[in-house]
Amino acid sequence: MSMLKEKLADLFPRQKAEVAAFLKEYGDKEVSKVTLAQAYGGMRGVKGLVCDTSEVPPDKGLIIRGIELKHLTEKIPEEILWLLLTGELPNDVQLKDLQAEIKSREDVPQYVWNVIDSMPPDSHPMTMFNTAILVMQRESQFAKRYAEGMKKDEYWDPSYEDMINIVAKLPAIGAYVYRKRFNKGPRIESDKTADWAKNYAHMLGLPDPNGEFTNLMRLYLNLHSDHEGGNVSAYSAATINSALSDLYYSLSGGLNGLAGPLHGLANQECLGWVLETMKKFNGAPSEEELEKYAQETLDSGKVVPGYGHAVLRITDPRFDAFLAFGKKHMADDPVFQIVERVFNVVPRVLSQVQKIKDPWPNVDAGSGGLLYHYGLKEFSYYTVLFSISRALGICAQGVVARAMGYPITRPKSLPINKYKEIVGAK
Ligand code: AMX
Repeated sequence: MSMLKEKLADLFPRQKAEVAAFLKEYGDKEVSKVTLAQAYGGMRGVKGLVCDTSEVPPDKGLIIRGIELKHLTEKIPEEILWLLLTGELPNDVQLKDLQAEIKSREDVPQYVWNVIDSMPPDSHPMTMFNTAILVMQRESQFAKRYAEGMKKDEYWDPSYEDMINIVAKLPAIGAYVYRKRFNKGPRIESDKTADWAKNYAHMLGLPDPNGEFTNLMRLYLNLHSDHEGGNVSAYSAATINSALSDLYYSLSGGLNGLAGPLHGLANQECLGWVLETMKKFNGAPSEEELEKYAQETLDSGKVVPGYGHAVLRITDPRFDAFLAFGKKHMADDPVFQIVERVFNVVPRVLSQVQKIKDPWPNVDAGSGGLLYHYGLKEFSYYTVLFSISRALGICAQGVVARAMGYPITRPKSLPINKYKEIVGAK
């Protein structure tokens, strides 16, 4: 048994007992109230979900198992996966053990390549990626063991196996989607000595003479890993998983939510918006021109992508981390300079619109400019990158949920007449 699995086998029963005791004593205490506006408003702010892997306080941003993101930016994604699951960072031996476990599972079945090859060549990269995950469902250990009649206490074990099998294969699948979809040449074989993010950078096949792009991939795959339980992709995946659909079904379903323009697709739209400004103003726009363009975007009824958030009320610390990377490695790049300039201007413009609750940049406002600098210029691919990273959090949340024995998700919906009765409306 791998060190991570052994640790979880020890940890989970104790955590499950803690939850049971907690519920026994406090189960009938109220934790949240719901207004009519919240029922009609996407359940914003309603506390009714549980997620232990991470939390997102509006004034701080992402905290993974008690550690603020700003203290985690130097870590690699495998360390983050360990942290998400156990609440601790791994030591060197534990990290190597997890990396070896992932490496041993990275071979992708041939039929996955065949399925990607047979898709219409203009399919969205997210459709290709999510289809590849779904088509691998036949590999699910959970589904197999469930059909054999495994006990409830064992659910987390094959979920863990599914998680490692999926996580191990995603870099190769994501990289192939890039090469296939954008005619970049044949598939590049895995580098058996490289860590997860480095291997992904290698298989994408972009020039990386001094390893900076690899470092960006390490940062990128770290920063997008998790964002508590209520965002569209995590919540959708958890809901699917709560029906005991395995992690292949759940992850693919959740990532279909990430493919929406108000969620993960925003990073594809963001850089597009920045480059549009360059086109419109024949080169790098001034702050005044950007202000005008942002206003025009709002007036035409569109959103300014990369700005605003359903939970955050500050500059997203993930954006800060990308900005710091850009300042260090590409301060003179004209696209990066516009990204910085947009940051100087857009919050001011959005602050003047009363209904917008958060005028600050989210994670998607900065990442595209950095990818573009290293030659990853196909915007429609950017959400696949996001997905490879977010798979860590979604899968970890699924393993934890099955270990805790959480039941099927089933909030209550009502039609308008029932709500009218409840609030006493005529
Ligand atoms: N530009 C223009 N209008 C915006 C805006 C923006 N960046 N952010 C919010 N608004 C508008 C909303 O569309 C909404 O208008 P409506 O009442 O007419 O529908 C109003 O302001 C109130 O919205 P809110 O309560 O401040 O935000 P929300 O929780 O409803 O939505 C989000 C959050 C992210 C969908 C929204 O800010 C947005 O559309 N931003 C642009 C897209 C984006 O960057 N998405 C990525 C989010 C991060 C991620 O998941 N990757």
